[in-house]
Amino acid sequence: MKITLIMLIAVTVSLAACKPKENKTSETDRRVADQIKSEFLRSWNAYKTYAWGHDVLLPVSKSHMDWYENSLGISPIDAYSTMKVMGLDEEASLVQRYVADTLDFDKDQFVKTFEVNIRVLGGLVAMYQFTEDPKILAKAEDFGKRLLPAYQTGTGIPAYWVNLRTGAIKGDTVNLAEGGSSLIEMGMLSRFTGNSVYFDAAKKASLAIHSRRSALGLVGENINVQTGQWVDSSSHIGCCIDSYYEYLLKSYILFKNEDLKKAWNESIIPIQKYIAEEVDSSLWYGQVNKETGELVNRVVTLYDAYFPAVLALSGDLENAARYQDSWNELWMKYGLEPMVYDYGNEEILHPAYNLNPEIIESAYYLWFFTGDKKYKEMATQYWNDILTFCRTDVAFTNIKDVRTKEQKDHMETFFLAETLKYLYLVFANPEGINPKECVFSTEAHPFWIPGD
Ligand code: DMJ
Repeated sequence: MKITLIMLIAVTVSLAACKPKENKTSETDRRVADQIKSEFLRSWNAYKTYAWGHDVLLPVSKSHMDWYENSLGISPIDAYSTMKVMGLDEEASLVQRYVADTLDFDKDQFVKTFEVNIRVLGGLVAMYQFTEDPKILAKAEDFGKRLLPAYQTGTGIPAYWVNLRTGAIKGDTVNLAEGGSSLIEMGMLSRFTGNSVYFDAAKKASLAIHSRRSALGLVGENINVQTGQWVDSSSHIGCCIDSYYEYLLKSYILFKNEDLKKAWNESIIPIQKYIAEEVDSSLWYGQVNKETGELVNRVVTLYDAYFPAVLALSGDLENAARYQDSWNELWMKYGLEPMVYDYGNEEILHPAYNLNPEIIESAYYLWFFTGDKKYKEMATQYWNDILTFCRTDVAFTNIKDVRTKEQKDHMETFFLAETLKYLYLVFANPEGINPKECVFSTEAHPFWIPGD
């Protein structure tokens, strides 16, 4: 086994120092934080009542669904770190026992490599960080080993599907978010197990993408994992590329890795040069051709609202603030955000809102880094709108159309993992859990940054 920096860091990180403590906050903030926590608990109780043992709660029909033939327990695993952040220790222990004693990942089924990496592996590794329970680390390692065959491709970029039992893979075309967003989960697994194989596979995948950037320094959206050929040439920072960029920055911070730092620096310069644009004095990031830098369209998705958080974390507070203002204006126009929007024609292209966290995540980062109360006001607005339009008698649900606010019947696992966590963090401000001391994965699982 190769001794790497990861192993050295593993012995120096004190997990015991990673327990969140509550800060003093104002009475109003405390009240909002308590309300968010009790709404989390209400939704979690609905999951336990109507969906226990399954992946997802259907909060209107009060039933459940699984992502694949057999459940992977995705909602509880994804929700775990939010329970710890909120101090819901009894509920967290219940999930810990469920994972340790009940879950078995030896299933002859294909799973989406990206989705289970960010939710299941990320959730399990975070659970180990909080518990130091060797049974949980064994589960995380077992799951990580089952994902590793996905990386056995011509480029090292993981295949779209992997079979959890046989290791068979399929799906040669992936978008960059799917191909390049596993550094945090795989890297933390390496840190905790002392086995660098996971980090090395994830790093190879991200750098395989980066090395195929155009002469302008831009990447496309979809790539063939066997040949390394681009499937398209549309370049942007949004949905389907998003967490590839997010992980270059966050992983260089979390693992203090110079190669990833270089890749981030070489990426952000062309993004600002070719993709950023002013429209009616608002800052937007549209889609351009990766070879020429020419504008392709002005279509964005609500996922793109993660970018102010990334800019703020990188130290670019000015562009972070300006881009957040653009998203906030869109939210204020509809009371929630539409899934796909053309900012050039000011037209909704897909009207759903699925309880997504990104705009809230960015409000949180900006609130944390600037202390400007306007970001707390934004978060208050978002929370009140979610309460008004997405709340059901037992939990919260997706919205079919932000114009009519018609409800669907699905509570995403990231609502418990991310949306409620970031909202809570704005108002509760727990000590030790913030972007200076932790790196939050793209699913908002917090991982402590080791000291120097
Ligand atoms: C989450 O599952 C993750 O944040 C992912 O990276 C993309 N966005 C969804 C929530 O909107």
